[in-house]
Amino acid sequence: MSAVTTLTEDQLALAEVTLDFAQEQLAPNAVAWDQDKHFPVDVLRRAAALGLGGVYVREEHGGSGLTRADGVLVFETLATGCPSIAGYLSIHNMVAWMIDRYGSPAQRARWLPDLCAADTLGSYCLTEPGAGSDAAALRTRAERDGDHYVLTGVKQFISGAGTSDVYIVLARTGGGGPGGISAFVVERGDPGVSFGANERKMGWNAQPTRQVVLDGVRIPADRRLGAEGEGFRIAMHGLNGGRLGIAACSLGGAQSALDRSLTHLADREAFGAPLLDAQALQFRLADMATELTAARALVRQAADALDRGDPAAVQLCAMAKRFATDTGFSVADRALQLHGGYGYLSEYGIEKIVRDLRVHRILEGTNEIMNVIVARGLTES
Ligand code: FAD
Ligand code: 2MC
Repeated sequence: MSAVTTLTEDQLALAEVTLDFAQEQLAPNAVAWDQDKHFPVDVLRRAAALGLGGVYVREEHGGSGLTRADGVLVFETLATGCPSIAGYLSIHNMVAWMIDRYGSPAQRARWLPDLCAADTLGSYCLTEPGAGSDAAALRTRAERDGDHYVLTGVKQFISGAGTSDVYIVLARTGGGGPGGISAFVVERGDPGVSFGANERKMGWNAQPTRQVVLDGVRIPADRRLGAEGEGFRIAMHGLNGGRLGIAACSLGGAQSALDRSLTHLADREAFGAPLLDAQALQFRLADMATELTAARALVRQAADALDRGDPAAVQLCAMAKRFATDTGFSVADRALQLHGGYGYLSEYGIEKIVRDLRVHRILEGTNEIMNVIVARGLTES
């Protein structure tokens, strides 16, 4: 965080609290959680006690009422302790924000207090086995039946699934394409909801990823979020902020890998001197720091644009997600190299950061899709 000079007093205080939390509650356990595939729900509740369960939820609805500019600070600092847990918390916050933003007063009252306290956890269900990047091709159906909807379909790769209590599910109520999609809140205990096995993954092991199977799930019509046909736009608006959260998690993971590299090279002697004395390695560190600072500046610019409702925010969020997640992964990979053989050992925690950051280039929209969004902005304006 040392290169950031434009933070307000409040933001500096916020960053201090979340950094302390990351170093005390996350970092010491991150490697063990990864190896044991342990999802530390108790620690998420402790984070929520600091106001991190409803970061962007308005205060009158139980949240912290913070901005996206504050949020990227929160998720960057948390990710210095564990990118996987910070990443899940970012998704949970996306769900809470969507209910605050698009929910009715009754829906907010029903779900937000518990979500903000992390007494319940949230998941976001867009992807399907046959519809990932082309999200508007989703096939899960929600058939209207009197005062109810009946949902049938399969959601793939759902973060937190099985443990989460509240699922925002995108399903088709109308014809093909984005305009036929609506958003619903499904609860874990609704009859007909079941979960696939916890996927075995390269990283993000401190949180579960499962299929969510909806087999004739009958829910009252007042579980619909927003109007019929509005679901795709709701889902995309959620992702604009979500993509910034993931970008910020890449910054934090990479910053931690860079900081550890400095310490390692200062401690490690070779050819009669600390490795840190080698200018070739100093130059590599300088490149890593420069690239991270550039990525951080772009993430902050995008967060500011989203806060201001700037029409360029969609493109800026996509640029920031693409650039920060590619840069974060590259910095973490170079940090591993700077650790030599020790970087490859689990106990040093560097290879875990590399594995965790790899998926940030895929989820919440692949980086190729981020370029689709940016290119559309260039060619359609
Ligand atoms: P595909 O869409 O099949 O893409 C395959 C390749 O083709 C990619 O490289 C892609 O970039 C490229 N490609 C596709 N279309 C184009 C194009 N037009 N131009 C250029 N290249 C293109 N989803 C959720 O809804 N909720 C979650 O909580 C969630 N969590 C996840 C957690 C993990 C660990 C993982 C791995 C995924 C998660 N996802 C989640 C799903 C994730 O968002 C998708 O994997 C991602 O959007 C890509 O979809 P896909 O895997 O079907 O790939
Ligand atoms: N913000 C606001 N609105 C958006 C938007 C955005 N980012 N993206 C699209 N829209 C609107 C768009 O303006 C249009 O509105 P209108 O009907 O008023 O004109 C509507 O949504 C339909 O958009 P498109 O016509 O652009 O739809 P298309 O099918 O061509 O593709 C694309 C859109 C490719 C950008 C979208 O499918 C996409 O983002 N795909 C990636 C999927 C993804 O990100 N999945 C992540 C799953 S969650 C996850 O991984 C987690 C870990 C939680």
